[in-house]
Amino acid sequence: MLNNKISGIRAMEILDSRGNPTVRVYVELSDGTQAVASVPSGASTGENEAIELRDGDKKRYGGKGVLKAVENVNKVIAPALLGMHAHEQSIIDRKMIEMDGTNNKSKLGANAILGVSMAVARAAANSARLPLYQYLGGAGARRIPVPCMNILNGGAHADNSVDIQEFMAVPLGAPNFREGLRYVAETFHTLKGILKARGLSTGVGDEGGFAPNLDSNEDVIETIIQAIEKAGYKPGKDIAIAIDNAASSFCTDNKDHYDLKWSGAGKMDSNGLIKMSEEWVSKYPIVLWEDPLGENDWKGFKDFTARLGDKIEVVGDDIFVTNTEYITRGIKEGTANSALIKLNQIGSVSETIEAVRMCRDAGWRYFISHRSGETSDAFLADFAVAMDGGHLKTGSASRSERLVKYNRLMEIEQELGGTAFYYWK
Ligand code: 2PG
Ligand code: MG
Repeated sequence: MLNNKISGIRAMEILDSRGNPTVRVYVELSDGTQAVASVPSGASTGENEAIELRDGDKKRYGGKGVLKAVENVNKVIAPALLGMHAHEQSIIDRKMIEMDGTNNKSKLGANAILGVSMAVARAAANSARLPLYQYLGGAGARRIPVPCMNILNGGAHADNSVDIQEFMAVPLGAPNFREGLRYVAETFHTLKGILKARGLSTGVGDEGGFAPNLDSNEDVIETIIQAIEKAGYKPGKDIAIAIDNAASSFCTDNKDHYDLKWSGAGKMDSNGLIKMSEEWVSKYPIVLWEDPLGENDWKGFKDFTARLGDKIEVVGDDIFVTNTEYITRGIKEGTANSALIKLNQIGSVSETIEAVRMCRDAGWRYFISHRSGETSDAFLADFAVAMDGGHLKTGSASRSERLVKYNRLMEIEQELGGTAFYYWK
């Protein structure tokens, strides 16, 4: 038996990339191995996400402190897991889920549980002297994901006039990850020059993309296409476009009515929004559309997928929240053809792996994702390679909490030498 029993777990409160408290967990094993992991945090969160436990004490960080979650790790979870083998990931995760006892991890906190779950995985990998991607993904984990780089931010991630949350550049024509990253980083820098020349702001949003006040959402896409061309690439061939509407944030009735007020398109129902999307897909090189409709608009989502699902990847984020219960419904009803995968939406490593497996079994794609509030932890990069995730999103070519993931992916690609591979689809 491996000498990797858990001998210590402790947590502390740290700050994320928005300056809000989050949980960091340290795990120690009987062979002396140590590991640490930090939990990310979203802004445009789905209603059914696992609960991030916050203190609610207005005197500290406006109520956003996580001292209760930290205490739950130190006083409740740690004593229960001591002596367990770190490689028993799913047993450890299940134990924490049972101890919590709720269906949304609201008692111990998804931030407490996920922090332990990630740190345990990393400790087990360290103890086995394997890189995390290989420990979680095995010897076959060699595919480096296409980096969907969020170069222009709007919606809940920026204070500008763009109501769509994310516009991503997708280097699908690159020969490898390193080159793909260069394609989109150069496009990002070129975009900066174009915005500057137009007298627009080059300040960045939460995920490091620019956040200018552009005239319309179409103006955004056309400006990005201009940047791709000016950087020397062919739109659609070298670099395509992906969009995350995060449509719940401009849904007016929490069902099927929308208002794209800032960018001039105005009020519309699901059908109007789908029509607009169809026009864009026929005009622009869009390959992926995430949360095109709101999280309660299952019918709109289904119509969108029926009309566009054979042309593009339709990703459900807020509607599925990385939860196999909702993904099951989505598969049954043809709601989408892909799910966004976020560790902290469901709250443990093994449940996230389960969600990925479910997508694969259904012939769906899956899109591995960071959160808008991140830390310097690069867990996500290894996780994406381990899950054979063909593409991921982890922000722009600015802000170190984003770059740390991209840099780790370059490191993995280099480590794998000629055996790494990279392709879209
Ligand atoms: C999203 C995410 C990540 P947040 O909507 O996909 O980009 O944002 O973490 O704010 O939910
Ligand atoms: Mg999203």
